[in-house]
Amino acid sequence: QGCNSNSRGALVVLEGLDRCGKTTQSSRLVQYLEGLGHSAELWRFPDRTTSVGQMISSYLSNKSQLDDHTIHLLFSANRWEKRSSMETKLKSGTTLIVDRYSYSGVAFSSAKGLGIEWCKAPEVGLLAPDLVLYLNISPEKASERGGYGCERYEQLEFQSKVAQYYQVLHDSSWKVIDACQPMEDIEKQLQEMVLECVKKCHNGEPLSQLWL
Ligand code: 2DT
Repeated sequence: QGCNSNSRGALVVLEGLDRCGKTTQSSRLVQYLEGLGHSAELWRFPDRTTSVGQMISSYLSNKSQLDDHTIHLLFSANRWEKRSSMETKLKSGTTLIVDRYSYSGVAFSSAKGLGIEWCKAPEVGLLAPDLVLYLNISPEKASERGGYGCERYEQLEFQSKVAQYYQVLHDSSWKVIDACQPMEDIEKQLQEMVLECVKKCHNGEPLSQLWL
């Protein structure tokens, strides 16, 4: 357990297409870690509670229109405004389970046709996740799950492009999990991966920064 006085929490990100099960699995992971006596919190991006987050929320529900570059930078700003409290939490020993992060930022904006390097630039210097759990599902299978809602982006063709850009972003911090398995099986696999990561971070693995 986290008894080392200078041990930090882990930054764990869940990514994947809409309907892949990220949100359900994220909250289960937090419950699991808390059950083991670890300090853990569920975070999500966009964080719609801030004033930047409210602009994003209004855009996503089609209540406002914004140029693609502008909304991209707002999503990024929404992570930057949380960066220091994220670092403080991690350093105080709390593990953060984060539902979407910079990978969503780059994959969704690139899928609209913005250059991938341009999309990555404002993310440089944000905290790098210790572990990215990618819940892998085909866009077709995802669209069969309860149907998409009416938010922007919830369309098959667009989700297919997003999936392609996620592939490009895949790096050594990623673990890919088959999201079509039974929910309990996925849950077990995620628990093992997260626990190993939490231990590594408690043992002094340093925090790093994205895309430097
Ligand atoms: P939720 O349905 O998970 O709330 O996501 N998105 C998200 C981006 O385009 N850029 C980003 O940086 C992030 C974090 C993905 C809302 C939608 O916003 C997209 C789906």
